Amino acid sequence: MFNVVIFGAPGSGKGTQSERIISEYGLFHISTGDVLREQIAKGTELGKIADSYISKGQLIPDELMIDILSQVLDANPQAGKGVIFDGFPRTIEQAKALKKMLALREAEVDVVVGLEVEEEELIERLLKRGQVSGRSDDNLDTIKKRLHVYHNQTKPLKDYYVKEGKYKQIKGTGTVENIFNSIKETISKL
Ligand code: B4P
Repeated sequence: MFNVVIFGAPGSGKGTQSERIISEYGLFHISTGDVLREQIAKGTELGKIADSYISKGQLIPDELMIDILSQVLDANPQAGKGVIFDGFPRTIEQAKALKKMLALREAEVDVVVGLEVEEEELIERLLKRGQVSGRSDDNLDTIKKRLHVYHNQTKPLKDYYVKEGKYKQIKGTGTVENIFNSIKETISKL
């Protein structure tokens, strides 16, 4: 089981690069953002709860998010070959839970691909996406809140994975192709 965590601020290209990584390495894709948006679109109870956090730029509470992730892993046996975790973990608590879930499968996070992009560009990308995405969180006010949450709750995870020797920094600006080539080069050296 080869497991990749793709890590970065909102708009850093996690979803975009995940698509390339999946087609290259045949990993199973788990995007927690996509899972939550699917529930919102279906109008489920979980979707209603998720929407109340996402539209404010806040994170879904750890306990709920960890439970959802664990259910997705259990429901998809094909994840046993390896997963790209896109948008999870976003807190130290989630990272610890992921470690336990993978240990039960005699596996671990093999690499954390950290996409690094300057704040100005992140805002520009998300505002551009907001013109077509219809997402309740792609507006300037909420984008600023999401970046604040990222700095306070998610960025500390970088140090957590640096200490574990798993964090690989990737320059997240330039063409999608060039960024993907840097990721491939990093993975090939593991
Ligand atoms: P996500 O869906 O993960 O949203 P995101 O951070 O905006 O990343 P995304 O993958 O969509 O965007 P990308 O950078 O690829 O999460 C949404 C919300 O769900 C969170 O705010 C939170 O509320 C909740 N949530 C999700 N997971 C959670 C968790 N684990 N715990 C708690 N809450 C959770 O792309 C952005 C844009 O940049 C795109 O338009 C793309 O085309 C463009 N782009 C990408 N690469 C580019 C490049 N090289 N050059 C120019 N533009 C580029």
